[in-house]
Amino acid sequence: MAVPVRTAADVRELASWHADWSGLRVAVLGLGVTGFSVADTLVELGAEVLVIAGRADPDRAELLDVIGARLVVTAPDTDSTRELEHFDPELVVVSPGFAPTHPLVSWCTGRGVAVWGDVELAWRVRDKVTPVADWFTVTGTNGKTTTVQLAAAMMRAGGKRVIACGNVGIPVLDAIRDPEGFDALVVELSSFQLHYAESISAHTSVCLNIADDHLDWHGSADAYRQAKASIYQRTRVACLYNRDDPATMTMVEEADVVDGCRAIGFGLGIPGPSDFGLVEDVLCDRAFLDQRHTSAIEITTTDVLDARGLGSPHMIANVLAASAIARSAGVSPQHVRDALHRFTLDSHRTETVADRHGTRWVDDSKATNPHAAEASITAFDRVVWVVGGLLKGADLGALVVRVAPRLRAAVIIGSDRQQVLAAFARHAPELPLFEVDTTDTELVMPTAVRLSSGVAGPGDVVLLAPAAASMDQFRDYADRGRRFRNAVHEMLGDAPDDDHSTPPHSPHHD
Ligand code: UMA
Repeated sequence: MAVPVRTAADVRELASWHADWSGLRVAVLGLGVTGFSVADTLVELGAEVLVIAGRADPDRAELLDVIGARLVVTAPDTDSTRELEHFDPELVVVSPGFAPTHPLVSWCTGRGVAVWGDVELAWRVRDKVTPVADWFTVTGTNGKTTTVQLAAAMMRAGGKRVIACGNVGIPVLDAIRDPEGFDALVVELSSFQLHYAESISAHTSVCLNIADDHLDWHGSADAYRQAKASIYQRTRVACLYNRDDPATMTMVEEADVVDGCRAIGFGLGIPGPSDFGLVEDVLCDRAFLDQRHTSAIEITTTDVLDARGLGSPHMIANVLAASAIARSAGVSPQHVRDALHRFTLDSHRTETVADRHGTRWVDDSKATNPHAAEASITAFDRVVWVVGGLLKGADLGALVVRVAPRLRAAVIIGSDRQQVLAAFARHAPELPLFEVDTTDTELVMPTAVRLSSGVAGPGDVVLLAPAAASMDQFRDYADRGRRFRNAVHEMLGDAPDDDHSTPPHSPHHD
């Protein structure tokens, strides 16, 4: 049977589940959760699929065989482009972990082959089930996951069929292929996913905040910011920006949006018309009401948020953003409030794991970059800081300068210890430093906890907020947090408790 040959322009035109994907030669890069969802979707669409991955989990490899996709596992240093050349793909769908400089990605872009991420493919085939769900997209350096979870909970309280997906863990293609369909997808987008997306036109979009992160992947701070800013392109109803982070407002000003799209601010100050904000301890919506020039709607109070562990300034900002997302979707203030009253934060996000003899032990393992660690430290007055890991190209100098007045001591873990030590030597030379120089995963946290307990006194908080990724010494940030908690309980002589925060097949990368 003759297989149609498609030009790059033909491939660009593929913008529906019901388009003709049959026989299209697609190379899928990576076989993590993303790669599998992409391969599975494309096989269902009738494409010819070759998956290329540096490593492959045996279960997924076996499933690929069952569905009829071919897999090539190549070490990164072998000439894996030969496989691609031989396959001659008309389209490449790349997993977010692959940087644009990866040899396989460079090979494709060099030859003019279309390179999409899984989210771009999902956007194009979103009409599988009708009515087609609206997309509410969320990015930012920190707070993304909590914000999508909050916004989805609010929409659910308002009676919508909604799913939180994307970087939060459920691939968007899995949400698209749910047979029942959804009214709304609240999509967490990482800068990696945004880099490989070009046509998403969200109902509402937000970049929560921006600080340098993932510089190793993007190559520069500017490239990272550009990827984040692209979330606002083509937005239809509302672009939300953080009034306390002016760079996000600039992104909105520079975005090319659909006519009639509104710019809506959120922040910890008093809200202007078209903003969400705080009037004393009341969170207010001054955007989605007709009389916004003269009045505001109460969403909730900071007391309610305190009781849910959402009372720190960065969490209040996330709540305001999530409320704005939900309100833009037509959810009533009462339903937003109901969801907040029931909401519980995920583990490893500023979670108190013990409070004993006046010392509090807090797990914020999710603070995987300096910006998140700063938000965490500034919520406390006197901190013994457990810091370090994989810095991903970040420099801790500026952070150390800003948080030094609150620090009692620092306990340094991770493979990039020398850089962390150097930052303290330059910017806080008087601070007591303790280096955990073992690289044995079993020993890192027990050692860090022992060293911390030696220096922490009543009124101090021992805070695991590493400002770095975890994969040098741990499986993921959840594993790092769980080991911290276990080590604290062991040191205090408590019975070990169960942890359900890390499902065995769902690693949390960072
Ligand atoms: N691989 C290679 N070479 C590479 C990179 C990856 O061979 O250079 C292959 C391997 O086969 C590996 C697979 O790709 O098994 C993994 O792919 P991936 O790293 O793209 O990760 P996935 O398992 O597909 O998960 C991704 C996101 N991971 C990353 O962006 C690194 C998950 O975000 C996301 O939840 C999931 O898709 C669903 O959308 C995690 C993350 O750490 C939580 N995100 C970063 C963050 O939040 O800071 C951006």
